[in-house]
Amino acid sequence: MGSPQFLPLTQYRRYSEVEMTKRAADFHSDIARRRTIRDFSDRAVPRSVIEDCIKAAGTAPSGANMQPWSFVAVSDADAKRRIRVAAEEEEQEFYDHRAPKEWLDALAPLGTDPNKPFLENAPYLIAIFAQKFGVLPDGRQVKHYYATESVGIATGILLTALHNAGLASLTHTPSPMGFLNEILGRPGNERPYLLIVTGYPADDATVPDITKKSLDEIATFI
Ligand code: IYR
Repeated sequence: MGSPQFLPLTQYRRYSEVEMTKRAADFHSDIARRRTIRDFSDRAVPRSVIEDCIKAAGTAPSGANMQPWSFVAVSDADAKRRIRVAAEEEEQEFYDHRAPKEWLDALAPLGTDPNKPFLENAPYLIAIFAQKFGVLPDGRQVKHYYATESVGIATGILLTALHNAGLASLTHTPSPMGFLNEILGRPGNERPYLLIVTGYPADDATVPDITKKSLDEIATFI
């Protein structure tokens, strides 16, 4: 059992209220421009940009700082094709049989269907895995706390970092997505969490005509 070690907090920046107010408003208007897209260009993206965005995600807080995530950045054409084939097989089942009518009705405004060309066109797929437990070099298991919450936070930071870099993204959840372990060679303690598709939008990309809830609808101040 290690005793806690502390360092001075040197990186925190305190802003004046004027500056803070402007930064909060500016950040909101910038992140509000983010749209999930499904029409991607095949234009390449520098690997270093993806690396920095994943590094940003890796700064996320996590239960007992266990950092229970793995990110697999896929640009290899053959791996992307295999992911597309496996995902479309599951999606076909989902749209034809698995999804109840209520779910299909809820998806109707998004215009989604079983065809997922973006899984091959987009320059990068980032598969995110949540580690149910950690494995030490000697094979012993280490419990991970709040893994789902932790990976969700890291995923939010990743999406924000991609947007900040000028890349578009899609959160894709083929269901079930166990095939990602097989194709990407991930161990059994890792559960596929989300597949993020990222790159530039196609020139003719469109987005569904949907809106976000207002502050009053999502927040209460007491
Ligand atoms: N996984 C399917 C269906 C789907 C489900 C939800 I919830 C969405 O927000 C969007 C799609 C698909 O990707 O088409």
